[in-house]
Amino acid sequence: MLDAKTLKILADRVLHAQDTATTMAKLTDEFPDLSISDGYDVQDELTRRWVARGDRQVGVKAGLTSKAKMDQMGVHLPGFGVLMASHARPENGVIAIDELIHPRIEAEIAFVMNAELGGDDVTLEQVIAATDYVIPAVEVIDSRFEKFKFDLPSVIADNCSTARYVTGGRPLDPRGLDLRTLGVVIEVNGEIQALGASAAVLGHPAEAIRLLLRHLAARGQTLKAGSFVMTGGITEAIPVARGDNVLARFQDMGSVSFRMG
Ligand code: 0L1
Ligand code: MG
Repeated sequence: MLDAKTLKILADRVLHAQDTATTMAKLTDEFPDLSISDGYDVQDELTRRWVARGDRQVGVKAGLTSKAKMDQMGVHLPGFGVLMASHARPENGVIAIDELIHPRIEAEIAFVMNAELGGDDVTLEQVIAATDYVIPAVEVIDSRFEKFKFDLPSVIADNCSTARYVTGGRPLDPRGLDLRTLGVVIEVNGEIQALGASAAVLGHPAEAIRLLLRHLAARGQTLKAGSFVMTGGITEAIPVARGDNVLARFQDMGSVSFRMG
């Protein structure tokens, strides 16, 4: 467990990199004993600081939940991050690229929960029963580590590269959808950059929520009613640059679009 002084040094360093869009060295270079659990303690400290600034936690994200994403990053365990209200951006808007270092986009299925869930033995059916609706989302990730190179404790302390997210399309009842077979296409400037089907996320995107629940249970936490949960990129993440027009089409669910400006 991190002592208070080290926790402060790490949270200061991560917040500075995020706030100023500057890179930092892998945290394990200086703190080689940093564990995955320590990384989540840094996330908790970041969350306390964001709330102290007047921000609000709206949910949680699961990342590294598809083989394409894990292979792209060379990391073979999912990770989780905190989603704050200040990370959200409106659909059809402009995302300020000057606030980011080297953004990449991910098309994800997001869930909004209508009941609290907790524990490590929640079934897929119970996750669906506790879901108010699912909605298409695009996450803009931005590692604060140079060239997106990190290890799991470092990237977790950096809130799993969370930067921005945009929702769009139609909120739908998951009970009327086959959530394993939804096709997704990511276009940038009208060119298809990646495509996939929702089963790429652990066979079913709600499996990412089961993993999240196990992670929360291990930390004595639950997933609160009203939480917004992003289940992870269906394809590899796609780099974007200033002026790029992003469009992610989700079969039966509509699309999400915005511009990097
Ligand atoms: O949302 C994600 O899948 C990001 C997880 C962290 C790894 C990365 O930066 O790609
Ligand atoms: Mg993601």
